[in-house]
Amino acid sequence: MNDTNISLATAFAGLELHSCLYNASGPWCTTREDLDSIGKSSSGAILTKSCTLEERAGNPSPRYYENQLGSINSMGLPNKGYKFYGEIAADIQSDFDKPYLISVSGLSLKNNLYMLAELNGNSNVSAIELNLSCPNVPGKPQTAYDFKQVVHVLTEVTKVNAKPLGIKLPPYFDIIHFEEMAAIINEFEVSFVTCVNSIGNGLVIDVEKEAVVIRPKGGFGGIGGDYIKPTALANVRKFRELLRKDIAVIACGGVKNGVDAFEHILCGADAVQIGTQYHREGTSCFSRIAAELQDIMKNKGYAKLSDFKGKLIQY
Ligand code: IRO
Repeated sequence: MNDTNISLATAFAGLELHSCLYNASGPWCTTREDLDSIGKSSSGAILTKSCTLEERAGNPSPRYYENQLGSINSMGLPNKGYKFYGEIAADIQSDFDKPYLISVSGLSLKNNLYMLAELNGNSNVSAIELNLSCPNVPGKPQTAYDFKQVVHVLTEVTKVNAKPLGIKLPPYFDIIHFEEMAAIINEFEVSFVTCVNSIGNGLVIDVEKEAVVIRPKGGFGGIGGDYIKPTALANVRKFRELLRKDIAVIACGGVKNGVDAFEHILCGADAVQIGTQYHREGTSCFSRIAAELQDIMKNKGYAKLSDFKGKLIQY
């Protein structure tokens, strides 16, 4: 049960969340019904599926698969188009007392600039998470692995954007890459980063069938779930260490219970998104994981996140 003496409240990018746990952009956040369900749940915020200029059907199915260890997806950005997510913002804000964030993932910089300019005129959009790390659109590289391009994108984006802006990053695997990326982000008006998107272009195999498990791109897709937790924790930890203190770090990757959320916060996360487990379990994951996290905090004598946030001990 929820323990009201133990607060999971957090704040970042000028937004106040009653709970630090909310949905990752991806699973069950595409339609109005999906977003209403998140609104009615214990989720601390409502985040949309990454959107494009026009509505997209995405890649051919099967395009999502999961086993006990995690998920592989090659959805290919199915979404209802940015206009839809802007148009429902006023209703979402009046129905639910929590921030409404739109994830934007244009197929070109020009498209991103156009969508950002439009969404900036909408006072009911609380913040924007700019996705620079989608691994699944055939022929489109993951922008955030091209540092020169990131500088160009952030230079142009921050000219048109005045809203709280976050960037969804892919996982990095080399210390020099953490340092280079953090140094770039530190130069711009960025309010938060989300670490991490799925590990791009993994491969899961069905041994019985001797076949891949998803159709697009020869079976290659983004990996989520337990498989990626150590990588996600490392990215949260390293970016927290390297980024300006006013830039929040939002964790995403391998969170299926209270322990996982606790670990991310210990690494310095200001909030924690849930992707693969939300896909499996639906919106009940937000209250279940909140109760588990509060239990851990109670046992350790912590009353609020700042009692342990970022306080990971190293030897
Ligand atoms: O295939 C997708 O839609 C997708 C996206 I935009 C992303 O950012 N990450 C992911 O794993 N899948």
